[in-house]
Amino acid sequence: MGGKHELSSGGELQATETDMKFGTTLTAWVLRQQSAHPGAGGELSTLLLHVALAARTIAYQVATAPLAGMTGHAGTTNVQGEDQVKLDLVSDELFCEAMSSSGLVCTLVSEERDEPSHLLKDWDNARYTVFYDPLDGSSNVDLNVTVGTIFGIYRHRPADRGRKEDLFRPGTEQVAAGYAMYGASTMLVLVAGDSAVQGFTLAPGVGEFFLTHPNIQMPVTGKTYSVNESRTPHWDEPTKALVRDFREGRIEGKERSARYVGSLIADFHRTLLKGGIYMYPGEIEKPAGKLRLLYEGNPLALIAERAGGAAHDGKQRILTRMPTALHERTPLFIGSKNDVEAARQALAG
Ligand code: P6P
Repeated sequence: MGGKHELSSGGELQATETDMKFGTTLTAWVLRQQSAHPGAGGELSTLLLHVALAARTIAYQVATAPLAGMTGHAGTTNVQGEDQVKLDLVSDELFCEAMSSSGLVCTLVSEERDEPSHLLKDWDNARYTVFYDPLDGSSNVDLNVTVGTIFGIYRHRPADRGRKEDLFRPGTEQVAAGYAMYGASTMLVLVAGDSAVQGFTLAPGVGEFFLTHPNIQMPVTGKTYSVNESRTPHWDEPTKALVRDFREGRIEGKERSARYVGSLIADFHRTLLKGGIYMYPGEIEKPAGKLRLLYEGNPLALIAERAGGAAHDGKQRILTRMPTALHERTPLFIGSKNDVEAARQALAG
């Protein structure tokens, strides 16, 4: 959608109706992507449209929470030991419902649930396993800070029966991944199959996602570095030196700006569009860091790499990590290729 704006007699900007043109909808893009792959049966297309359904319903809940008394804590904690806000539970349920209604998902792994959820009675119709964080950054949602839903999709393998060992797969095996972002606008940023990174924006009232950021490419370096520097006392010396080098403009000889929202989707999306690096390093007492590999690190790593960036844990490429636990954590250095490489070299010892 787009259109020229003209000053009306009252001086306010308004779009001229005749100039309003519709762009590519998510539905049209998904079907076009499918038709470009003759072997595709339309199942991944169907699943992605159910992800979009989940995003629309969660966006509505996030936007209306203060009006509906849905802010604040739920009085429960998740497997991570984190206090859950009401919207964590609502978003988790909505995403699960949308996946279930697709009829294609056999197993779900959620940040908010200790164990996997098995949705199908028989494995014959199993097509996909989905890992997701229903509302990342939710501790910020009552402050009206941008939050998001992160998802990674794997094709079901015939022998898989939803056992833990069936779920421990490297991120390179994701057939689609991305995130919904509930911010100034609601966006869906994703890759499907071998596609480039595509960004869609929800047209409120119309209820359709439109392609507004086609073929996103991440700059090879960027101005911002994004890390919670209050954690400095908990880092080892190489990590302290790395962050100091970014702060003091010694990486790529570039003067940097610090930007840290404290909501992963907000910090990552800025890095995707503008370049730079987001870091959540491991710590002396917590060498695995805070972020989770399966439903935070892997989906965003696939987006970053497909956009020409990189994602590393300080020792290896995030996407090649072989998980050994559903909710395992990972240090995360993600963003522009050159900036992540600088981090890799600094931490390689
Ligand atoms: P810290 C939110 O809780 C989250 O998981 C990410 O969204 C965010 O990037 C990170 O934790 C913030 O953690 O320790 O800096 O508050």
